[in-house]
Amino acid sequence: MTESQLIPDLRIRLYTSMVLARTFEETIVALCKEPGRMPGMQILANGQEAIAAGMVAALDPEDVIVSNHRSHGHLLARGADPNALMAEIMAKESGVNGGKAGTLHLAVPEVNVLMTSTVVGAGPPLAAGAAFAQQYTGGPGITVVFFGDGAAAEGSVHEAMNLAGVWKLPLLFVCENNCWAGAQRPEEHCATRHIFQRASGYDMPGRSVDGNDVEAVYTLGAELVDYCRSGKGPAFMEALTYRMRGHGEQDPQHYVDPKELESWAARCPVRRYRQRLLDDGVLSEAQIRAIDQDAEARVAAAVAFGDASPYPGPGTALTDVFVQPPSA
Ligand SMILES: Cc1ncc(C[n+]2csc(CCOP(=O)(O)OP(=O)(O)O)c2C)c(N)n1
Ligand SMILES: [Mg+2]
Repeated sequence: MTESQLIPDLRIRLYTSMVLARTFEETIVALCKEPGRMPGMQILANGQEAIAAGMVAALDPEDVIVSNHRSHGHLLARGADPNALMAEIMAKESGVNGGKAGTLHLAVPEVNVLMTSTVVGAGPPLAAGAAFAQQYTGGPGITVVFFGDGAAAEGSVHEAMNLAGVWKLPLLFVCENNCWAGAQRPEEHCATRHIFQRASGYDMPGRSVDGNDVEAVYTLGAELVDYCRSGKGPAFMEALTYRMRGHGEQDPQHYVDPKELESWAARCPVRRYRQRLLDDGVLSEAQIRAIDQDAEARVAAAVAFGDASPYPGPGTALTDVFVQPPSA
């Protein structure tokens, strides 16, 4: 492994961010085992934390994020309040969207998360709209859109890439290739083994990265963010990783080879980075324990916050549905 080029503060932030995401989602895994505890389908990104932590750390506050159904890590890395996020996932009134969005259609405008959507391939065209607004108004921000290898086969994603290429939009496409789309392997839905190579067809740089190496993701992310911010147009990153749980928590993933799962578990981005920071003398065992315990305390507080909050009442059914147009 090459010597890190990143300053210790940033490295500690990257680790802290991954640990919070992992702890948050491991807690959801546990809650899903308690009947009636978690409403709806819980889709988690365990094993993919390095992409969220590394990519989001490379952004500026004015940058906009659009994500998909596997979004908790992106939102937490961006600074979404874990209490309000957990409450939303529990469909409670104190959630980021008043308990009406649930885990799959989150929006956290105060940290510039425009939306997440479980409609596969829905994010990129909307992200193109956000990037167009940024270009049109001449602000410094760019948009980053996270989507999966399965989504990369959707026509909407290709249309968004094409339009972004034609209009030179400040839009970074981040494809999290986690080797599964539901129960399908990439070779079943994808004509190429290298999704990033499609970028050249839309006149944008396309690069791939080890999505389980948080520093590699951060470094490439920062480079591509600079490219998009400089006005040259869109860029594309394919981050190679693995989905460590089923498609959703209801999926026992009987179709997955346990040996393959084991081999990816050995490349766990969180454990791998913990060891690296220890080896490099950036953090001691005691400091690592303190970070891990802090994440546990924050997530326990988030669950308690969600538990203490009521479900939204029927009186709120028609609020937040339509935007009031500004009066002329
Ligand atoms: C338009 C549309 N088609 C199908 C589905 C059902 N579906 C939900 S997630 C998913 C797989 C998506 O795979 P990928 O884009 O690789 O994301 P991952 O789940 O692996 O993160 C499918 C087919 C959907 N939600 N929306
Ligand atoms: Mg996938």
